[in-house]
Amino acid sequence: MTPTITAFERSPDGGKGLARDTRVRWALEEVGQPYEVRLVSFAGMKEPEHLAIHPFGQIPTYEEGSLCLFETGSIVFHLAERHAGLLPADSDARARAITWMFAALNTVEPPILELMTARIFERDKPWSEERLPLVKDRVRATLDKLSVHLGAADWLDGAFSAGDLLMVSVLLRLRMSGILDEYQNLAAYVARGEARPAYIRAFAAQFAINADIPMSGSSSLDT
Ligand code: GTB
Repeated sequence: MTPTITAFERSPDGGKGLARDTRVRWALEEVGQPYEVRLVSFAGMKEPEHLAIHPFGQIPTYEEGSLCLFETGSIVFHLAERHAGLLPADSDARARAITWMFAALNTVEPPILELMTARIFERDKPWSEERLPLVKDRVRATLDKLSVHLGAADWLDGAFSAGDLLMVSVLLRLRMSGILDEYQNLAAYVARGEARPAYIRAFAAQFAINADIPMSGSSSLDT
């Protein structure tokens, strides 16, 4: 059965691939699973029909027969469990790859989201200018350690896994801030992820929907 995912009808990033459906598309492409996309508007996401599959009224969702999932991490994990290609066969290596999925979403992404909030929603506050460097330093504190762990390796733990897919996706949100380029090995790691044919297909698919949409506001989403 072909699964259906949901994505923004009009993504605020105008097709930069930052909305989280890109992560799900990438996972689907990595495992060679064809999929369909249902586009939803911001208003539509809050309608009962969508809330029935996503209690928080967001994208992405994943529907496969009677199975409805939300939360990007859970969807990527589901795909990695059901198909070969995103988790190693060895049980210890598999557990470590799953650990990196959680690390990407629970440890590395939160300060990056905080930076996004600071740059977009708090920038008009009188204290914004004073706070922003502190938020950036919190991002750096995490990247310092991630960079040391990665060292000269291609991927976080042996072969490419769902952990790398999520980590690269999380780090991509930082590129325009310039912080990623402070870490040569992390910038190269992200570039390796983006060069994967599956990522290129996923990016192109979301871009095709959003390419004609001017980016909302300013470059403030470029965190
Ligand atoms: N924890 C959930 C998950 O991982 O799936 C979070 C889902 C989520 O944040 N969804 C966002 C959403 O639906 C889209 S991805 N927002 C609409 C709403 O809450 O009403 C976050 C996102 C949105 C836009 C950009 N952008 O344009 O740059 C980047 C990321």
